[in-house]
Amino acid sequence: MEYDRVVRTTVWSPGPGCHGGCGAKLYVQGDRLVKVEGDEDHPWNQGRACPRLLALTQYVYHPDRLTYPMKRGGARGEGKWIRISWDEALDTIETKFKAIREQYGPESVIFCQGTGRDVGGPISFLAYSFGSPNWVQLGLAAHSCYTPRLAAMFVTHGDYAVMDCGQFFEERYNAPEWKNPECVIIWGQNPMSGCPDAFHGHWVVECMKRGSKLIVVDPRVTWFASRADYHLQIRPGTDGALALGMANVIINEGLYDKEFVEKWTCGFDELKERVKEFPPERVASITWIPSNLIVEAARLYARSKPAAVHWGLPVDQCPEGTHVAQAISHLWCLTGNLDVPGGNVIAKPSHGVTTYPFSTHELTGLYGEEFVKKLTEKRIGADKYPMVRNFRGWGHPDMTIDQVLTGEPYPILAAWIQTTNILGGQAADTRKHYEALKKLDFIVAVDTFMNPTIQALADIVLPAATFAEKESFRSWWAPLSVIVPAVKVGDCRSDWEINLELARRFNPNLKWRTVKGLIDDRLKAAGTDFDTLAAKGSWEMPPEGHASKPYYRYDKGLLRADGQPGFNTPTGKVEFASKRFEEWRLDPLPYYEEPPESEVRTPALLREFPLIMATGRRSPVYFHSEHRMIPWLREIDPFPIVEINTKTAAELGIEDGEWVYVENRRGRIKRKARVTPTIHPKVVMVPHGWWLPETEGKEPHLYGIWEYNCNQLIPTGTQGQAGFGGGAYKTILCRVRKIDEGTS
Ligand SMILES: Nc1nc2c(c(=O)[nH]1)N[C@H]1C(S)=C(S)[C@@H](COP(=O)(O)OP(=O)(O)OC[C@H]3O[C@@H](n4cnc5c(=O)[nH]c(N)nc54)[C@H](O)[C@@H]3O)O[C@H]1N2
Ligand SMILES: Nc1nc2c(c(=O)[nH]1)N[C@H]1C(S)=C(S)[C@@H](COP(=O)(O)OP(=O)(O)OC[C@H]3O[C@@H](n4cnc5c(=O)[nH]c(N)nc54)[C@H](O)[C@@H]3O)O[C@H]1N2
Ligand code: SF4
Ligand SMILES: [Mo]
Repeated sequence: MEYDRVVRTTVWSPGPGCHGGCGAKLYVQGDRLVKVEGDEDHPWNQGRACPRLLALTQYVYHPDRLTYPMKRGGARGEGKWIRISWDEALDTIETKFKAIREQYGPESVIFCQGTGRDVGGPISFLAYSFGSPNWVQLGLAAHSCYTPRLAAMFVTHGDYAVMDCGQFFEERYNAPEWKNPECVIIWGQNPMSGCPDAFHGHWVVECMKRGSKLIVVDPRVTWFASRADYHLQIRPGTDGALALGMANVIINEGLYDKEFVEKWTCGFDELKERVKEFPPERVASITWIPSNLIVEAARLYARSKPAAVHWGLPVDQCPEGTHVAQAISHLWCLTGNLDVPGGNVIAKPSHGVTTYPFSTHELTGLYGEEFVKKLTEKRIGADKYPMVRNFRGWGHPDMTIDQVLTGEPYPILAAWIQTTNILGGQAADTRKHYEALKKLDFIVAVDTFMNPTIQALADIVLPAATFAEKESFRSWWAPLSVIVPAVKVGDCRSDWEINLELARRFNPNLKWRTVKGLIDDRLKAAGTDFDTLAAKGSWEMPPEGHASKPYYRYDKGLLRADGQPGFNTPTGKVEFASKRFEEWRLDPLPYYEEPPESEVRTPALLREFPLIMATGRRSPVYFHSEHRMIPWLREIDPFPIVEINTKTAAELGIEDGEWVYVENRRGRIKRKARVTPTIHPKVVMVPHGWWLPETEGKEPHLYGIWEYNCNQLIPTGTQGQAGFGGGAYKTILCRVRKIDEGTS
């Protein structure tokens, strides 16, 4: 392969579509990207690359990529698009948004994003510069991705914590400070296919090579489950009961870390009382896991020093997901595995850099007190859910779509959609979102590709640059990194470029003029700048002694604003009974709630729909609804499938490879049966995000979403008392049947 130069950069969506963090080498010849490799000098991936990164050239130069701004040329959904200039696009958006702001107030425009990518900074920046508090992951029912886990850790020990695989050290597994976890629980995550939350499966494999024992909590036999000491094949949605059952064993058998609990925690007695409701036998009947396995797994975890838990999305998607996450986080606190080598290590933004001013202090400085008040008063859901008011700054997704429909308490007139395919996979109850959003006066989408959401709804679409084409930066969690452009494609612009330009039109007082200037300004906190980091190969680890470098920071006074030892909680201790939850009128202790449809809650429904539909297990070659048009990737995973157990399929007369209906009261979709012993007989697994970019995009077909998108079968409005957590993406009942008329 011939090339002129190699650009070393940090990967973050778009391209592979990712939560990001790998180091990559981009090989460029002339002005063209010709090859991509993982960067062997980067501690995050040490040269490894996922299939989506390896297919980057097919993504960047795909003929379907959006490469210039367009406006709608016919009715919405008619599929007619007219090329326009950036000036016309931005002028139109400015005029329309300002007119709405003038007449109804800035809160009448909602700013919608998808999963956490490089967009968090640019989109909140744009929304706040415009003056709207309604920044929302629209369609993500009950906001059940990541936020419940973040909230649980915030209330329990004040900071985010993650399984320690040496990721905060340049030398990784050779770092002298690091220890290999003796036991790892992989709880409802499959880091082998997706690097979820920027956590990589190969990190766990490295620990396994060094002797870590494995407990896997998953209704499917995953790669990790097949190599685990204990595979707890759980009934979807019952993880809260399992965590409380394990805490019961750990407390009653005296396996907790008495010294840590005594010195650094409070609320132990209340927790001890609560777990009495969850003896192993009861937990076994709730979760389908034999009680001896629950007891043995709890013992293995608690007796291993150190031990770590790594968890995933299904935790958030349990009913009352925030309290389920709380129960699981209590396990690493009970066993003293918090911020110790090889335990669950506290992760802070690298070098203390945040990509955008989120703190009240900074926001007040930028936009004034009035605006900050509006953030909590006008944000959709803030009046109902104290957590929406007090945690993380997001509007409530389920309440937002209801408000689009009702116009109460104030009307929503326009939407800015950036990095999300709402109808293609993010939204539960696809039809409801489709019908509600159709009512809006004006919709802008910013994306790399055309998709069903844009085709059905957008009035203007702006072409976004991939990570290979842009300047950006990242501090989530370490190292501190910059994204260095290697090539240019068409008239594409980065999310930061687009949003900074518009933000300046909405708020002329902003001090930043260029993206580079903004990045350099944020990087000042770390005493560096874009060019310095780019010259170093794009990253730098936090320095020794910094609060973003492990371990034992609670003992060193590095976690609290007042510099005292302890945790960043109201009491300064790990709180098993949370003061913050109490303040927010929530149960201070973890608890378990049955899924909205289940053998216990709705036995009559179960007779009609006897299978649990768990959706959304990640495919290694797709990111949600993305990449179906990339030849190298589609070839590996060509069809929308449903995984069904061999015995269950035989009972239904279904053969491997046959097209079937998956259906419930809400509708039905078509899937190709993958008959496999690796899924629990009473569960089917339906991968999400399916549309067929090679088929008709116009209404009513919309690339086949009404035939294949499983989210039509999933309701909205299932959020728990916290408001966050409980999207029923993994717990809804369904049945599978043969397609009588026969299809190809
Ligand atoms: N049934 C079911 N549904 C689910 C889930 C499930 O488990 N089951 N999971 C849910 C979860 S956890 C999440 S987070 C959501 C995710 O939902 P989304 O984030 O909406 O998913 P994507 O398909 O990745 O959509 C992203 C869109 O943005 C574009 N894009 C990607 N990166 C960028 C970028 O950096 N800039 C711009 N401008 N555009 C970009 C892509 O081309 C794509 O069209 O889906 C949810 N949907
Ligand atoms: N390749 C790729 N990577 C991705 C994504 C992608 O779309 N593609 N999406 C990204 C996003 S936004 C997210 S949130 C993460 C999500 O990634 P993960 O957190 O890994 O979540 P899932 O893949 O939905 O499910 C993980 C495992 O949980 C099991 N499971 C299903 N239901 C339950 C349950 O009720 N309890 C338990 N204990 N286990 C259950 C599934 O069988 C699966 O093996 O991945 C991110 N990374
Ligand atoms: S492994 Fe994950 S972070 Fe790395 S390039 Fe692939 S998707 Fe991005
Ligand atoms: Mo997610």
